Amino acid sequence: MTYLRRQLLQMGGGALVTLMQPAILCAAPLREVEMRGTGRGEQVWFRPHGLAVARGTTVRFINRDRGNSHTATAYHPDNFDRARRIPKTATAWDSDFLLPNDSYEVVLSEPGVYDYFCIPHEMAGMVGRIVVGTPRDPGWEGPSRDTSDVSEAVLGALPSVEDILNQGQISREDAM
Ligand SMILES: [Cu+2]
Repeated sequence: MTYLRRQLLQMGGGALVTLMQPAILCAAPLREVEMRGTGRGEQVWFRPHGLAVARGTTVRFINRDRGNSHTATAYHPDNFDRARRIPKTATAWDSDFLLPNDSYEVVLSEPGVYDYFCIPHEMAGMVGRIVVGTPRDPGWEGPSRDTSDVSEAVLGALPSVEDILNQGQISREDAM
């Protein structure tokens, strides 16, 4: 018996549980998506707008645009009756309006593709896509094929799943 194990046994099961939990919490992955804009608001975007994460990742949307408020809103019937563009078993989210430096967190656990938009700036192409897990995960749901509820501009602004998985994250600035 190692010294550590004996120590843990002496502390009893309850102590072991409380000892283990902080490590589990610390290991939970967190990724940030910034809301960005130019000084006069001519351009607004999510950075990165394409992001691959592991299942169970917390994604924090944070408004880094001093001149505008923004939302991160899942395409889902629960949000303004939009066509669903997140996995069927996932829960819809809507950050509501975030003022500069405000943030909102959502935990993404179901494997698949999640598309979201900013309520006031969707038509300006302020949309994003998060890929959770990989197509090999059981229950994976690929990107929505709906083209009736989103504009050509929105569809064109969403990076492909393949590119997101290959690159890990995609930002507009990469192409500038
Ligand atoms: Cu916006």
